[in-house]
Amino acid sequence: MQPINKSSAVKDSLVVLDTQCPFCSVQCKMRVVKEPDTTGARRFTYSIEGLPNAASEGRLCVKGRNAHQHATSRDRILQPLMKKNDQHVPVTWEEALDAIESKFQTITHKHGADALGVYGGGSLTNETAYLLGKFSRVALGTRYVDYNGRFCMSAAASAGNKTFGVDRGLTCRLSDIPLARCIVLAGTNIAECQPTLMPYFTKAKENGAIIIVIDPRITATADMADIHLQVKPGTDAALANGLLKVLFEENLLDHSFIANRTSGYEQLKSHMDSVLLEEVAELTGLKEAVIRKAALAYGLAETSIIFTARGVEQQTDGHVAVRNFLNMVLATGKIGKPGCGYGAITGQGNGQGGREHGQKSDQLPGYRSIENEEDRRYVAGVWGIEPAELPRKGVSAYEMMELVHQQEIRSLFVMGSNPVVSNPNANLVEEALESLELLVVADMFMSETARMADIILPITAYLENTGTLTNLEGRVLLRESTAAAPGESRHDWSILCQLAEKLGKQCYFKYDSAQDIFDELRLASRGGLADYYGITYERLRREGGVYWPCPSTDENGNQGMMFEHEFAHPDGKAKFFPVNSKLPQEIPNEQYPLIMTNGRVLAHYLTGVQTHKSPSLAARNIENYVEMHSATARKHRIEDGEWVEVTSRRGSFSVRSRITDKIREDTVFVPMHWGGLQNVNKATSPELDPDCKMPGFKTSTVHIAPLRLKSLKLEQLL
Ligand SMILES: Nc1nc2c(c(=O)[nH]1)N[C@H]1C(S)=C(S)[C@@H](COP(=O)(O)OP(=O)(O)OC[C@H]3O[C@@H](n4cnc5c(=O)[nH]c(N)nc54)[C@H](O)[C@@H]3O)O[C@H]1N2
Ligand SMILES: Nc1nc2c(c(=O)[nH]1)N[C@H]1C(S)=C(S)[C@@H](COP(=O)(O)OP(=O)(O)OC[C@H]3O[C@@H](n4cnc5c(=O)[nH]c(N)nc54)[C@H](O)[C@@H]3O)O[C@H]1N2
Ligand code: SF4
Ligand SMILES: [Mo]
Repeated sequence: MQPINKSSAVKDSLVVLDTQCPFCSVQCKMRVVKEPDTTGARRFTYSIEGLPNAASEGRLCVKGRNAHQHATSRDRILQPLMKKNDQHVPVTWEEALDAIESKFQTITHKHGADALGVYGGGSLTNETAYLLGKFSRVALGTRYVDYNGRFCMSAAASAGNKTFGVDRGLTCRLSDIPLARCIVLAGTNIAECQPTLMPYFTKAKENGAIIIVIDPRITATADMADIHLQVKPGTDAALANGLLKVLFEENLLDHSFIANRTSGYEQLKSHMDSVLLEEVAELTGLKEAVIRKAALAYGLAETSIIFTARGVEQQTDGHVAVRNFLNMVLATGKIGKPGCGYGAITGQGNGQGGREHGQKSDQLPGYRSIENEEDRRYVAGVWGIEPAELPRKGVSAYEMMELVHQQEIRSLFVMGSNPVVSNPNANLVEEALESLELLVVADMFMSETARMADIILPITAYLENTGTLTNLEGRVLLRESTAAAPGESRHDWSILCQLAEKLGKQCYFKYDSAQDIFDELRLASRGGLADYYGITYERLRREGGVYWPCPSTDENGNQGMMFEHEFAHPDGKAKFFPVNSKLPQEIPNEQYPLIMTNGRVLAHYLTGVQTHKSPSLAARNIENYVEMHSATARKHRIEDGEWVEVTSRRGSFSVRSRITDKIREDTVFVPMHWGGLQNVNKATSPELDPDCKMPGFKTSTVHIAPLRLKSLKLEQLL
């Protein structure tokens, strides 16, 4: 590829923007070339190509190729908007920020600072995520800050912390994948969700690896499986018990690894005595033979890697389900060496960095704990405040919505999320947000949540905003701004600084650039588990990306392999944890006979706010649907492509049916990319994993009825 200087006009009319995809956790680097359109059909044409980078090796998927379409969309919000007489009208920044400040002061005065809630996101840069945590605690003085990553990475993070002593998505390098002789993909649809990683897996297959996919559906990922465990939703913890049982029975264990590198083996061993394979088969809806075959494939392979994602994790027992897969990794000693390890496939662009630097309710930067006195002293020192001034821990994202509903929280400041669509039990969330005295949303589009806001603050998009993001490998990458901020839009971080100034806290928020904030983040994370101290903008420019932990600037941050010699617990050992096999909280009955799960499609991203604005992506799926087996459709008298109403104990939504034989007969699947009447979360359960507070998104029971029958009944009534 020709080296072209970023943003340089090569021809007079041609602009080259070197950037990074705003969507998933691979964070593919790309070049956007903008030229005036000679056909006269539009003002500019854009051509996109992948740029070499260690993760995607220059590949891009369809979302990355079309991301510029939303960034350059005419629908971008370009001025602050304020609701007056139920209408959003443009106002100046001064008016918007003054109004927010004055309402914050009134609410704090009347109800205390904890009546102010802050809600962040995993798309925000490290700099903004860090600053949002600091803004909440130092400028507002509230304990209530959390973010959408609670719905994304909390179960895997909790499992990693408990088992290994640290949570960094991949414990191995992507380049280890082709070296593995067996790969387990549990509840992860890489082919649609991280498509540019697929060649790592096809290479592994070419090298002779056996691929095991655990998914209730025959996904594009399952198409490459040698063994597909088409599990009943919500039973992965039980399935892992079955796999472990076989590993124990066949003595496919690494006893020297167990003795030297782990603790808690005896408890797991005695727990295994109580596990019966036939019970596991019954719970999971699988045959004993296929469970046995998968366990043997994993155990006998010299090198193996297990990956999990939201299919396993978005359950009310998500974190223990992951821990049970980690029991398999530890019992076989398949970690810390080439071709081995575990990976939680991180979701959002900065889903990794976003969970490390303090936008989580119980956390301070560097993965420090807000309840640990030494951590509080250290971070308070960096921030120039007294440790006692730091609030204590708050509550998780959905619990914050419950507090809003109970009017404990009176104002919500949302930056980088569309919670009214992405929270479980969306009807309650909508009702909650309606009751707020002040809802502020910082976004580039009129999302469903922004529509409800009293004040909307226009922000810059990925092309315009400099900052670092940490990809699914734990590699920190610098994305530099290549285009000017359109209209009056501002960077997230500068909005936080301006608001802090209005609140009289400017002395704590003196930054001229994202780099200034990063340099403070480096200090604040120093000595923590996620130590970024040794990472500088200059290094990131020079080296292309640096893995954390990186405690010093001369540290070779390009290793990526974790736990070669020790784990991160004080005794250096990883911890086994016996997990009970149980059924999900909701099981099908006569009234709600089907299990509903949900997830993603290739062309859309999360609640779809950005991808629906891209004509090329929107055209691929213009509306939502429910996928069901043909036998299920027959039973419920549903035809392909007709409108149906899906109802759970929480609520209903309406979508078209899509009939396929690539799903279990007892299960239906609905994508999560649409709001309003098509929002799957109107029916999902708000039950949370008691430990990490991950909602049980992936398993609720529903009934489905064709809308045509419903209207017939209505007519009969009339
Ligand atoms: N195209 C696209 N890519 C994305 C995103 C996007 O919105 N669109 N979002 C990004 C983000 S934030 C995330 S978190 C990741 C998510 O990435 P994934 O977790 O891979 O995506 P999902 O589709 O939510 O779920 C994965 C699979 O889990 C299966 N599944 C459902 N229930 C169960 C179960 O009980 N057990 C098992 N074993 N499997 C189950 C589903 O059928 C689905 O195929 O993707 C990232 N990449
Ligand atoms: N049923 C069901 N529900 C789910 C899931 C599921 O699998 N099933 N998955 C969950 C998961 S894993 C996730 S990650 C969540 C995500 O769900 P959300 O948090 O709602 O994420 P997005 O839809 O990406 O919304 C992000 C919003 O922020 C805006 N935005 C983008 N970039 C920036 C930025 O840099 N700054 C600011 N200020 N705004 C920005 C976008 O325009 C968009 O309006 O959904 C969760 N909800
Ligand atoms: S969506 Fe993910 S895989 Fe696709 S181009 Fe963007 S970062 Fe790469
Ligand atoms: Mo996510």
